[in-house]
Amino acid sequence: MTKEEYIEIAIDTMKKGDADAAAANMNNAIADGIDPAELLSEGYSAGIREVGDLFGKGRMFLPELMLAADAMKAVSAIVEDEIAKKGGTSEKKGVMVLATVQGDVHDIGKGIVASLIKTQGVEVVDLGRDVPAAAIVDKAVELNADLIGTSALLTTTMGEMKVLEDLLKEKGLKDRFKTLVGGAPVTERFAKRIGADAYGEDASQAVSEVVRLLG
Ligand code: B1M
Repeated sequence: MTKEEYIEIAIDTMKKGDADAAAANMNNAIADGIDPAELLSEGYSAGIREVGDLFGKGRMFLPELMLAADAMKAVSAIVEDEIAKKGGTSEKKGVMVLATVQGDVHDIGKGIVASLIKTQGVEVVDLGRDVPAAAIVDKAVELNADLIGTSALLTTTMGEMKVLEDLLKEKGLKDRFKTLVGGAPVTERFAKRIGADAYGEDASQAVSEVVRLLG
């Protein structure tokens, strides 16, 4: 099958919230030599965004959104395994504390970002989701991290990224850690406004920004 056909099926499995079909399509595509990261972004991510739009318009409901999220998780796990298999550099270049901000449970994109950053020799300590800014900062201090990365998917939670920046300034730690922000509602302009050091529109930009920040 062609890449376009795999993409079409990927979008369809997301709309149907069919985790088994989504995973089978990804496995078949990998066996056919298709790049899993490209299929994830052009197919599955596009599909789940369509589901999100339909949900936003009241044409799909929370249970359907949750099924699509489960399907996306199944596919992300396959892609993360593939990325891990390919390895990357074994030289340790730095430590990054990563979390989805307080009040926000969206963590699919963060997981993909974490897997790709790990391939660059960065140790990623993923604190999970719904994590208060203070807990993120405490962990970064404890681990003597180089970077702090935060993800937010809700317009109502992205303000937590500013809470984190303010906390770092208040504690005199702003120069000690470089910060990276991302997630669907976050923009480069927002990142600059709150004083973050970098913004990643997607996982590959997150990787290039991490490499830049670590010099
Ligand atoms: Co939610 N949700 N959701 N949801 N959900 C959105 C975000 C929404 C846009 C859908 C919509 O209404 N159109 C909307 C937000 C509206 C707004 O804020 N303006 C929304 C809503 C309203 C909600 C609830 C409030 C619904 C409700 O309960 N009534 C609720 C909130 C719960 C909470 O967090 N407190 C909710 C719940 C859920 C589920 C649990 C069902 C599920 C999440 C499951 C999970 O993550 N474990 C879910 C899902 C799946 C979505 C959509 C459909 C898809 C998100 C996703 O996984 N995308 C989403 C629609 C959308 O985003 N358009 C939606 C795929 C993923 C690969 O992309 O996460 O963008 P993304 O990550 C990308 C980039 O953004 C970037 O790289 C990633 C890979 O390329 N990136 C970073 C992400 N983090 C980064 C960090 C970086 C750098 C780059 O540096 C550190």
